[in-house]
Amino acid sequence: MSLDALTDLEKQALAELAACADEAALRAWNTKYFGDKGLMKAALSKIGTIPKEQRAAYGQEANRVKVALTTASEAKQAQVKEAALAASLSANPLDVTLPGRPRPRGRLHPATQILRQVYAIFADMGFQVYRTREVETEQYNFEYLNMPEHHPARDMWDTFFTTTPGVVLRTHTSPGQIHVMRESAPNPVRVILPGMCYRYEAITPRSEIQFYQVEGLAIGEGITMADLKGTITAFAHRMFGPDRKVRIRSSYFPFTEPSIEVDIDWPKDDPNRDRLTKGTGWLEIMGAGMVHPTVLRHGGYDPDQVTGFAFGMGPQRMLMLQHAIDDIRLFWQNDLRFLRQF
Ligand code: FA5
Repeated sequence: MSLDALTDLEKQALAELAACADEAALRAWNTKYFGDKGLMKAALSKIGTIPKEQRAAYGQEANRVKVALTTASEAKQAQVKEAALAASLSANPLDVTLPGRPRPRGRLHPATQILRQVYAIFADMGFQVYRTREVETEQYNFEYLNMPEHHPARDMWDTFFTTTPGVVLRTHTSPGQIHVMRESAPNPVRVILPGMCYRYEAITPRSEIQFYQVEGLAIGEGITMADLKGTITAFAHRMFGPDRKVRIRSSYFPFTEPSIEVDIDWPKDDPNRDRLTKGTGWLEIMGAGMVHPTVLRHGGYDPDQVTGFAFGMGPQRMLMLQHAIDDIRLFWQNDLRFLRQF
């Protein structure tokens, strides 16, 4: 075989390749040139029979032709495939047999879910939702709530101070009481005030530095401690079921008199019960009491005319009690394995 024969072989193969219209034709072309008995293979296997002085030139040319044909056939293959796909798409634009593409669905954060449960229960009892600010003055966060400067009770609510003197991130939703009273006095009030609170304190499985509270406030003529206890008990039974135990203890807050705290019993069969409840079996969910006369006065009411009750509850602790969640830090960690369970 001569160099000319190689050039002819290349020309012929390229012309035939160009004429291939589909994959079957391409396969036949491949067999003809690169199959076991293919023409290109035969040309390559002849290298050994070429006279020595022409062998190098022949070998080089044979390899060049081989590479050229391989490259051309790959390009043609891609082109044919694309044409076949385009033809099938235009003939059959919708493939109903393809499985659908699932869209990841979002959901409400568990903290939002529990807040909505709280709203629904209090809405049934005639409480309106009222929103107040997260950044407060010391006056609202402490003073109007009967905690003047240097009052030792301020230690219970250590907080984050902003760079503006006297402006703090609120430590509880109770300053909202003053805002509502000042807007509503002398009319009766029945509201809940949900929102984020901040405290500079040690983070533990039960306490975060950022957490939700829901404040409650009812003011009117003749409201008594019995109304407070009835409201809280009705709420707890709706939230946790009628069989769950509610414990009311006496306590102290400067802005209520008398003051109480409310505990719910931790699920009995949960192995973490002792750890979460410090061995008592109870977890505190709220502080409450009868609004202190001084606070009523700061709100614009006459304590000789009206009385009122107030409470401040921790909705995240309630979700913990519902599902025996053993660490409040899970709420803000954004671990999908936790969030997806709600
Ligand atoms: C108060 O904050 C009072 N303002 C409650 C109150 C309102 C009393 C109206 C009387 C009248 P206390 O610090 O105990 O009280 O918090 C109330 C509830 O908020 C707690 O029972 C708990 O459920 C929740 N809570 C308090 N601190 C944290 C914290 N660091 N992390 C998560 N939840 C908390």
